Amino acid sequence: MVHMHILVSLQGLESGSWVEGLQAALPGAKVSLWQPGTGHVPADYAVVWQPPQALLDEQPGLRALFNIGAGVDALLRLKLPAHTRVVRLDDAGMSVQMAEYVSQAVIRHFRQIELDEADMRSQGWPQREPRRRAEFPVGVMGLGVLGSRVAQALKAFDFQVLGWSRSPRSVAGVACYAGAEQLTAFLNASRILVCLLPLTPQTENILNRETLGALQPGGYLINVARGRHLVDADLLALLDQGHLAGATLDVFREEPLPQDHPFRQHPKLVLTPHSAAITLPEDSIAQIAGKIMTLEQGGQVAGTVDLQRAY
Ligand code: NDP
Ligand code: OXD
Repeated sequence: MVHMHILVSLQGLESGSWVEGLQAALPGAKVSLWQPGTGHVPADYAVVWQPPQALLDEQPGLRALFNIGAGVDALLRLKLPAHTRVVRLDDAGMSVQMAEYVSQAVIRHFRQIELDEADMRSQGWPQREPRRRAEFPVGVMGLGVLGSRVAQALKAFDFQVLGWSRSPRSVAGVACYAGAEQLTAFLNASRILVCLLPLTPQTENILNRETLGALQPGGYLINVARGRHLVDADLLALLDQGHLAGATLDVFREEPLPQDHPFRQHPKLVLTPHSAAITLPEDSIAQIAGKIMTLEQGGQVAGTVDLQRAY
């Protein structure tokens, strides 16, 4: 029998089903919704999405904070209890969604599907020359849980795939580059660029005039990581100059994307509302409950955030 207290605080999300799901997965625990001003009952764990600072301040003894997303950048901007471990979602059904999303964006651009669709709408019957796949090498920035799955999915469509990570990685069939010293070589060899990096002080604004300008001419950006990786004005300038052919963007510096943002009506951009890979409650609850049991038994869990690296 487990005797522990788990708090749930999911800003802007329906929380009742998470409380019920966690309670069902951990019947020996007490799972409750955190409410402001309801007094301080010490908890062992918290399951959070953009939690209020007040929750963290009143729970200095939390053993772990479970973030119900893969990216912890927003959580790490808060003042965390000194000895609390931060654990992020480790796939939990997201990598297959990300592989679907990025594959469709690469294929849609490579096959010029939006041009066919427009021609058909205006009563045409377009017959285009086939493009050469070898002229569209795809570089994936970030070869972690999501990036490595995306790289493998693109390989299955016979694209030439390159990858870039902080430390040297090996992914079957992928030309792997690592570290700041190999970034330019990686970009020079890529025409389509996929960003799947965590947002950290080292990666903020990494998609800028210089790096995007280092892509092969007619380059194409797919940003599915965080809006703050991209310098918006630099993207717009490179699109205007024709160095970049277009971009697919799922994430933005400000979300929801403001109605009057120049991205909204730009003809060379495909936009989606931060929906490339969404948290699946059932998979996530099972993963978090399993990790709580492992921690209770003194084990180590995947997805533990290294606070020095910030991911
Ligand atoms: P991981 O932590 O598993 O992978 C991160 C990868 O980025 C690793 O390969 C890491 O290198 C690399 N990296 C980190 N810092 C640097 C750096 N300074 N230079 C070069 N490479 C670096 O993360 P996930 O794959 O699980 O997720 C990636 C991001 O995707 C999340 O942080 C989140 O922001 C975003 N995301 C977006 C979603 C959406 O719907 N749009 C949904 C889910 C996540 P190394 O291998 O050496 O550690
Ligand atoms: C995440 C996200 O980090 O949804 O999981 O972006």
